[in-house]
Amino acid sequence: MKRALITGVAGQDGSYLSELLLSKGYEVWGIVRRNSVPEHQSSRIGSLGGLHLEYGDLLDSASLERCMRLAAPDEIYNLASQSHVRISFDIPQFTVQANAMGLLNLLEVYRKVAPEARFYQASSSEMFGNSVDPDGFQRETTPLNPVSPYGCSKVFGYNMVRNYRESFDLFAVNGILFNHESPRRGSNFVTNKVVKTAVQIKHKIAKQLVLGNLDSYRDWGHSKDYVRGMHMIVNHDSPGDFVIATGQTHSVRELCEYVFGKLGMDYREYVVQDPKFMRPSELTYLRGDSSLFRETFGWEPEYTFEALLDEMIEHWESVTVGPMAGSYTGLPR
Ligand code: GDR
Repeated sequence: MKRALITGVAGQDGSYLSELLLSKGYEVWGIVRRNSVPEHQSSRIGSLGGLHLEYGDLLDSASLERCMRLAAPDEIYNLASQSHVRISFDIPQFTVQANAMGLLNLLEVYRKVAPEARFYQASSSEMFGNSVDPDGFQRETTPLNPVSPYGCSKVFGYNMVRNYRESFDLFAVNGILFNHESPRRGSNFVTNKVVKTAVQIKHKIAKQLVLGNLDSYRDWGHSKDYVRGMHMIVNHDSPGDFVIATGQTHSVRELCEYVFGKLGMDYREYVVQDPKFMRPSELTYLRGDSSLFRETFGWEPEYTFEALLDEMIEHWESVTVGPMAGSYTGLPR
């Protein structure tokens, strides 16, 4: 039986990855941070049979070493981070501590305690910033030119993983993932914010949707498709770094148009803009070329942009007015 250790297990990707690995017969260990209201972080994963949860923190090396020894992992997935780009401008030092130094703390413990294991780092398309290749795509060779504290911290992590792979002959890899969403996405990311509020407007619980920049473009996929990809990269015969993306791009405006349209409304009547949700510098356009990844592994996403949003709409309908109304996931956050 293979053993896996996941940081950030309580997040969207951590929960889907745990489910995937458990279904493949893995023994899965997850690290969670102490939270004053534990229900807020364990609602998704608390009921997953066979998942071992341990308290730890990327900024507490002693806790990482304890978890590493307990889990004795074959595979380590570092999914923990301060992952919100705009908030990274409000808490830049914490963001860099967690995403850069935290990753380095984990790499050191990995190198010393479990060097035979394979290590996955959640790298991000935010690292590209506003670099775009002449054909309109970002890929593994596109220059990294981050435009946020979050992006800068992720570039550090990406480079450290490559450096440790080369210096210490470790199987340490980066997945450079473009935006990926699901009903489990935090509701302060734009897809879930739009879907949740549009459903509330339809049911007269909310009156308007307040957003920042409507004209940035993102390449949005489904988290379930992308965690399958993480597992593939880790189980390849040799270590490498791969872009995972759909290759399609849509603006925030198009996202609103689709979601409100699906609910029988015109977004222009409800969406207003507030500088509060703008970023001091914005990444305006993302479209990933994942040919290398697709050709190496034969991966194809199962979800289209529309199928992803339809699933999210169905989720928010059920927690807003359906049988799950008022359950934890339906509460405002
Ligand atoms: P992003 O995702 O920053 O790309 O990072 P997010 O959903 O936050 O923003 C996407 C785009 O929507 C615009 N936008 C808004 N965004 C938010 N959150 N709230 C708003 O009100 C709003 N209005 C407009 C943003 O300006 C942006 O252009 C995500 C995160 O998951 C990262 O951790 C991950 O690494 C990258 O995706 C890939």
